[in-house]
Amino acid sequence: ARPVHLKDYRPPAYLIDRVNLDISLEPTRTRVHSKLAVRANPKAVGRREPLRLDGEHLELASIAIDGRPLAKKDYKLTDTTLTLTKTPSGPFTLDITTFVNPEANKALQGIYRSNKVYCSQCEAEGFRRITYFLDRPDVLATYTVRLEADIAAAPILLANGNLLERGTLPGGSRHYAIWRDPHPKPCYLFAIVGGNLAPISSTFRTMSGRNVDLAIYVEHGKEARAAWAMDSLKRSMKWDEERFGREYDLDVFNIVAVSDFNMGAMENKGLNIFNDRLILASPETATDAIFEAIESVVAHEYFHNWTGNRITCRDWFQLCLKEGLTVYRDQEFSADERSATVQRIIDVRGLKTHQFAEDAGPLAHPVRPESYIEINNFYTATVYEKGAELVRMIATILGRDGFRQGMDLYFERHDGDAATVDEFVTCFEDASGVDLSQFKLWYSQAGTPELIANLRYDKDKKVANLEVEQILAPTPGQPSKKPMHIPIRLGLLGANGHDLDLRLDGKPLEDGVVSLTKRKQTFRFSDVPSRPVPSLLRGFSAPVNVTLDLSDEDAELLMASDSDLFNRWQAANTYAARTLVESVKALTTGKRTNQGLRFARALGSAVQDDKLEPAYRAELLKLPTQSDIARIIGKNVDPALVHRAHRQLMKLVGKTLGPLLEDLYRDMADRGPFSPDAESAGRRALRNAALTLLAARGTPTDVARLAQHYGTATNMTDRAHALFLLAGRGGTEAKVALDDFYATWEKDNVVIDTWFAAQAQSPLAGTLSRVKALIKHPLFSLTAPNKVRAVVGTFAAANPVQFNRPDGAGYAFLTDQVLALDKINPQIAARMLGTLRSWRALESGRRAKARKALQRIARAKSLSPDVQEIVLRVLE
Ligand code: BAL
Ligand code: ZN
Repeated sequence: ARPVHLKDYRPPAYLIDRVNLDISLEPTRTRVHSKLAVRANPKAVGRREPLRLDGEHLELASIAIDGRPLAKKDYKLTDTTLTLTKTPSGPFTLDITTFVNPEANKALQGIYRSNKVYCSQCEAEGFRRITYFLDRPDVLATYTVRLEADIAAAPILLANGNLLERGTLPGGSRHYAIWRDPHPKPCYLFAIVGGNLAPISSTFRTMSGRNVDLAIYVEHGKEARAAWAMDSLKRSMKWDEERFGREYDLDVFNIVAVSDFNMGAMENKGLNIFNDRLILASPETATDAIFEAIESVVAHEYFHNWTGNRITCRDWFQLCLKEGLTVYRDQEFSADERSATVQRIIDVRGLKTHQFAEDAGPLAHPVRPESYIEINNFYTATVYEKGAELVRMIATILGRDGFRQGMDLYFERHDGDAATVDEFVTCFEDASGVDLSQFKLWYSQAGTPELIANLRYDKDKKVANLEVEQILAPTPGQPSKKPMHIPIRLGLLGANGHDLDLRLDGKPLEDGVVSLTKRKQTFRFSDVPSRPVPSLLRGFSAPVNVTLDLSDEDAELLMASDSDLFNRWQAANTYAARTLVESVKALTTGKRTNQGLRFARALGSAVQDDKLEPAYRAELLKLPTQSDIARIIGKNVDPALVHRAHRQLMKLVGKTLGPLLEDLYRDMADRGPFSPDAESAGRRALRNAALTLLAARGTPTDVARLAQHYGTATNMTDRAHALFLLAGRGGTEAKVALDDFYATWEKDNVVIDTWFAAQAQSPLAGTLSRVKALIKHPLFSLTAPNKVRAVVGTFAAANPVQFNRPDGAGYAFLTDQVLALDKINPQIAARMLGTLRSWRALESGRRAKARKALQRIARAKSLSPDVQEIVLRVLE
């Protein structure tokens, strides 16, 4: 496969205005008849090209132009294209009949069957597995879709848009439904579903007074578990009206939950298809984290209706235009529905763990990539999460009102367009008059900028000079970079921990935001009565790393009293990371350090403040992960030492704060019936964070408490939390809990993944053998992405110590799985392989073993483009 380059973009030579599809669903031989209204693209006049359609894994049965069948000599067929050598000069109708095999489709792109349900996944390039088409996002058409199937197998038939007609066919065993979507859309937003599913229904009255019928389709018997998703959907619809003035635009909105899905969910117009783990939830089956994820993903997919569907992307290089923006929107929604500070902490934690790690390794790429071999490999933390940060920075630079004006202009100017990132940014410039040309470098330059900050205080002049330098390290293909426009929200704390008034160059700095635009810049604050402690990057105003040499006392002041609660957490997190890095060094050199005790005491003071909400205090108690510490250390990492240092600090915090943690554990017990709301979830989170640290202390009472926590849990949040901790400890208590969990949930395809994951994540020495046994378990299947993610993904991405075994057996296991998966589902295979991206940062022994594993994959015959691209980039 050859790379595609952004610089080579050309408008399509042909357009397709209308699509009529007639799909007759059969398990192994589904017939797709497509009638396309085609014309030459006026924007590409003079380019007299043959019409070249994309198509893969299709059996072509017939083609006709304007009703006249084509002979073999009139077209050229390859594995991936159908080229029509002669087409009429004016508009014409193209009829194509193809056959596909849904049952055999394990790549889960195009039309496939999951648990006997026919469904489809077209983003990014799955439509070409349904019929021959111009499978690119800048070809927008209206769709009318007739679906036909056996009534018994598929009583429910759904497609995009509104239902026009349905009926039974002569003979009575088959039926049909006709759906029409009046909104022009690219084919990646096409979807169908056919199956025996049960709906839960509701309605939503839009701001202009239209009633929309809402339905969520799930497996029979699971209807009650879709109630939270429905509630989330209605809140999302309301929020988008209130916050962005966006109203829904069809008469129906359907969601379908399926078991086998490569992604979390998909925003097909009017017919969202979801991975069932992101729809189904009840207190007994889903953790608070899942309730939260359902709320945010339902919102995300719904918000795509405007940012993605009404305004789509010109080409796949613009993916962040819809994804970064829609993540930003769903994060803002969650912030409004829950605690904004806690939401920001969760989002930043995720950003650092996933995106900063990506940016620091061989898979680093710009938010708007410039080339790809397989676009599926670019649904990344960089495009999504860093993409969201860029939108947030625009909002920070322009302010809330300026940002809203820019968004309004974007919707007004580009509704119905396949747009670009440049056009998006131009809307903000035009609406505000602010020049964002330097800011746009964020879209093209990869890597996480490093800010080196230094504060000098002149007590005679009462001036504080904040010097900030931006370091932009090379990333693949980008050896040198231009300085970026980085918004830094900041405060200066006086000795009592209160904010000082900010006067920048003599003028009040109302919003507390300064713009770093040069490589090195000094910000001069006047009238500063005493040496201040800087609180930088409040609210995480830019996706950067900051190095600021703070004394322990200064870090403790920020942890105790920063008025910006995000930064109070950030100070605690940075202090913890610094302590852990020091402990790893101490373990390497054999020296002792007392830093841990000092950190634990400071943490205790911060957490003690019961004016802070429980969810926030829970975040304070969570230490940085082992992967975070490995990323910060950056080179010659020994994951076993990181694990040891981490365990020691957890234990020390558990011991030092024991009585406080015991009080929290007691006080935060659920008071009434389960509720998934943020406040109740926060109490459970704090109680479980206390339990975790007490379990790390590990006295017999602590272990008994943990086992009891599992045994007496009345909801999945507590039960799963205890299960992971017990599986991490091993012993009889772990076996009892795992056996009990299995016996309770073996018939539940979603919940049982927790049982798989808890074992795959255990840092105990026998885990790899256990994982090897798990992939032979009857409930495991390589064709089910959720199972692969629960076992292989958890082991490789969330178990640093056992995956990175010094003997390399973890890497060898992953290699075997990637090679086996590549024959089944290349997209998932490539994802799994991505877990090896940080191999160069390992110490030399493990590095050599990881290289060998990667080379074995690189040498394998007939790799998919997906895996080939990742292995080449990772090895480069
Ligand atoms: N568009 C793919 C799934 C999502 O980001 O919503
Ligand atoms: Zn999305």
